[in-house]
Amino acid sequence: VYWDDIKILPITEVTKEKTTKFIVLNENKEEEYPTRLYLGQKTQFVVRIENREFETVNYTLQVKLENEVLKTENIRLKHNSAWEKKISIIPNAIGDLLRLEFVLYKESEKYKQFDLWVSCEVDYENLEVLENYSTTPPQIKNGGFEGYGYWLRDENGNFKWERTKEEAYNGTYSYKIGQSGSLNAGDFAYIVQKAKVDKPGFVFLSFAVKDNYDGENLGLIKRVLINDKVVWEDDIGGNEGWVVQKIPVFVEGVFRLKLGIYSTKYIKEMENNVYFDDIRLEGVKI
Ligand SMILES: [Ca+2]
Ligand SMILES: [Ca+2]
Ligand SMILES: [Ca+2]
Repeated sequence: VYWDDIKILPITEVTKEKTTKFIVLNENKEEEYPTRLYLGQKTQFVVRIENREFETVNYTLQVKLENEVLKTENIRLKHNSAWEKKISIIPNAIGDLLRLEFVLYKESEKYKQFDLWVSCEVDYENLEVLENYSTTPPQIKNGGFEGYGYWLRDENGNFKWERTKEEAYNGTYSYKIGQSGSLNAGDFAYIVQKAKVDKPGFVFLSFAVKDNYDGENLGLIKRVLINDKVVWEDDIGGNEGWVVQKIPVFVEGVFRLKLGIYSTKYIKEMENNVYFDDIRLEGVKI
């Protein structure tokens, strides 16, 4: 028997399946993925591409966050060869449910895709990154209360309001919000101003606040909100004097700034007053 006469095709030739293996792993090469990312901070993944297409292929790998391309790699691979690389991305969006896509193109055609849902937030321990995502701050009008107008009121409960000379951090006047009767849980009194940025980004919100109560915590809270999200609060309890706060806030389009007081429980009639002054938005410079 001459084996030479018998033609045996290699198995791969018979079941010739053209394919590309596209694998996305975390930086330790595990199939476990980060779900929480931080704005401006590098996150790494390992991407592996194996060409089993029986021909040389030009691939393009794109990593996108919310449809914006963060990274592009062009890879030319021969049949039966593999490419593996650590890919670093720097998230540039903020949100709870963002789509992070790894898209593989084969000769410019979309071919394979791997998606992750991630949250991306601000790491307030690492403020240098804010500078890269800053925006031009709009002007807060009459933020020092030396003039009149521009502020609206939003209230529920027994409060009194007044532009006053009793206290001032800057200039002659501040704005007073005081109790004018007993309060119930959930009562609030805020001054409100709308502002607008052309481009989403960070600005510093700066304000001075004082109250006339120095006893134990009372459940009456000084609060500052942006779009109804609390960005700063403190119980009027304690002898704080004028407190000047400078807080990084992320703003987008038209936003609403609120400063005032909020009652977390029943509070009997007392002469509690809170004063705000020198309310400003500033550019981010670290
Ligand atoms: Ca003032
Ligand atoms: Ca106090
Ligand atoms: Ca306090």
